[in-house]
Amino acid sequence: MTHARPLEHAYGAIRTSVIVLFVSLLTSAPAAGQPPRLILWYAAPAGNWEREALPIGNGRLGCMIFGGVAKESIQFNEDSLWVGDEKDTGAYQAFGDLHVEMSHQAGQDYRRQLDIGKAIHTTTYTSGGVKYRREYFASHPAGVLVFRFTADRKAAHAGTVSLTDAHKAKITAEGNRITASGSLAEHTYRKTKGRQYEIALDYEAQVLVLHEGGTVTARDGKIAFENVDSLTLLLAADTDYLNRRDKGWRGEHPHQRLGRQLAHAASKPYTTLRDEHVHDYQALLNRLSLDVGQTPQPTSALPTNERLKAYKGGGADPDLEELLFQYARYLMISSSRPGSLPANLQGLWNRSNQPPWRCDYHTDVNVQMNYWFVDHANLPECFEPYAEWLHSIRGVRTERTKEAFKARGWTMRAENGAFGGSTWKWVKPTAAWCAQNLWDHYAFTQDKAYLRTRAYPIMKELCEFWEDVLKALPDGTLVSPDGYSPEHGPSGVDGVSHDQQLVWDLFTNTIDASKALGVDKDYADKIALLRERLLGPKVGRWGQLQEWMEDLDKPQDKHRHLSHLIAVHPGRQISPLTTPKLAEAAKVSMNARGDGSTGWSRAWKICIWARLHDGDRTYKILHEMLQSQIADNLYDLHPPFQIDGNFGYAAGICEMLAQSHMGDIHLLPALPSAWKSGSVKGLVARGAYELSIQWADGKLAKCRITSRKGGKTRLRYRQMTRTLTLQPGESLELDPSLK
Ligand code: FUC
Repeated sequence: MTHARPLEHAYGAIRTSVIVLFVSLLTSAPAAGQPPRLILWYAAPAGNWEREALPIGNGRLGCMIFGGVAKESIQFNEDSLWVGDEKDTGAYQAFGDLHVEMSHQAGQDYRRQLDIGKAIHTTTYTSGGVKYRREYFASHPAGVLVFRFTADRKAAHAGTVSLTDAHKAKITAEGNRITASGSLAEHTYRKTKGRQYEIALDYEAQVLVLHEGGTVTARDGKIAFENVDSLTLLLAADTDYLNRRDKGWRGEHPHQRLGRQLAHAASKPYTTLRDEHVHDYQALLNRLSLDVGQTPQPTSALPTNERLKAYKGGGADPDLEELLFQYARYLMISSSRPGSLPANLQGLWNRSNQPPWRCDYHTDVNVQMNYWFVDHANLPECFEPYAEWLHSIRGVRTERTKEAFKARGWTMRAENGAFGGSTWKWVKPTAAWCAQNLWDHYAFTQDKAYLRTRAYPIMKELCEFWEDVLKALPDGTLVSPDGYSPEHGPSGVDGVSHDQQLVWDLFTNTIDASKALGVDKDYADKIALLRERLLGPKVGRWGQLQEWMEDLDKPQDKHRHLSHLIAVHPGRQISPLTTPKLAEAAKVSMNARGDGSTGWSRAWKICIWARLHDGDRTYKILHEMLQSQIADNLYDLHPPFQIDGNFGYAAGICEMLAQSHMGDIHLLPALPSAWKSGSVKGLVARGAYELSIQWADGKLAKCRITSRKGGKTRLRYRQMTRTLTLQPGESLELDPSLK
């Protein structure tokens, strides 16, 4: 089975058929083709987890690979291994390590590489005259991690396989299987404020050792192998987590499920397992290709760490810029697939039981940023775990919100765990910010079943919260009370721009959603009246967009959060096209904040400058981001590693190439002069349109637009516009004058 955790999918059947239709549309369209040059490679094993080891994942289960010859370490994770409960965020946990010790030592010609065109990690080297090859992947269809060891000579492998657990699981080796089985209940060290968490998951990992030639024997908790021609290790791991509050968040013990997954995977020839994996992965990856220029040899022939060094030294490498974009898509496909939990602060990779910021679902920008690009970059099914998780925590959040605010509806604090527990600061509009992602997923896919069963019910609940908490000033203006501009402060002030903009956004999207579904017209009218009374964006004394109701902004302030610019991105309240004066004020604020900062903050700056239509500025920040904070394994370092920077970078590039948040489809709104000629195929615009855009000498050369659902839209390029009506599946090719 693809994923063991039973999920409640009211709209599952409809969604599946939509996705099948997408895939068939795409495969029959001019092939986006596999993007070339999608390889990260290195001439030495990794030493450092967050900077050098390489990630693979199937959405739910993943690992970090070091690639040592005599001692291979594979640190693995499963995304539901959480401590915590409904009262406390808790923390995402490390799972364990798979160790493979070989009797031969490192030799010559060492190379480890991650081919993100196929999602396969390989290590090759020669030792004692024998050529060795290791091939690893994380299969979504099989639900297991696969590690294959081969050589060009028979009987060339001898050594041991063992498993260690990051908690206190009981580890046994029997026959050709190692099992680590444990319970988080034993982990009293995770007591918070003197109390034990109320939820304690059971978990298990199993490794099956398959071999051709030689012998395999279980001994002392390990599996020893001798004179083996080739070895295939299959690793399955899971917990009893279930995304159902009414079942106490726990389902079946994973033991039987893992056994079935391994038996099923083991029954297939290795090449079949591999082909099924590549096919499954490429069905998502190959929907979009990007070309922003050609890197000259010899730069393109360098190992990735050397290339990065050359880039930091000022060398041009457009292929590396593309690679980082596709890497974000790779990481998303690897950490967020139907049946998994959403991508957390590190996707799903984590080696610590006390990780930075609990490796949680952080809602004062981070989890939202993770999902900004998925639909735009043609990965709609990767969004599903986020919607399902929000759906699963509604009951918990409603109770906590009622206790804290005596209000209907719900919201969250800034730090959130798998079971709806939420800690640190109450930032009232955080949930509205997540609801913006929910709406956008509909805007891109036009999936009405999803809107009806997942997004709209939450959006309406959140509107009710704001109906209850908004405060009227003496002149009737409505403000969010007792707010805080994340993470800037000060606490306890009314009418913070971040709050006002997110409430405006929630109301606007909910009104549009009610129209799309043809429901709740009276309620939408009521919300529209409230929206009219909201305190709107203000321009301050030095021409800046005010962060607070009072003009408190300081021109020398370089704070990383850009909370008062949500109206520009990811919101749609301010745009150079509709509110040019406010857009100018946003530029003043952005210039004052400067271009540097932490990982995710730079990525957000790319998105905002793209929405302000300044291509060269976006490129400057993108370039500096690659020069300053991208590690050798291409993880973005906050520091430490935080995946929002990787995902936000991809969101920025999407915004540079096409925007659709203002009701039309704007082609190349922020094309930098550094990307003189190029193309993007398979970008998606709101309204469910797919775009292929080619440009040359900094100008649009041609564009093909395909409508997935049919409808009327307007294309925009520079000063030109053209209105189109297309049937479902219909494509149209346009020249530079949109004819
Ligand atoms: C927010 C940010 C920090 C960090 C953390 C996980 O609190 O302000 O920079 O990204 O989330």
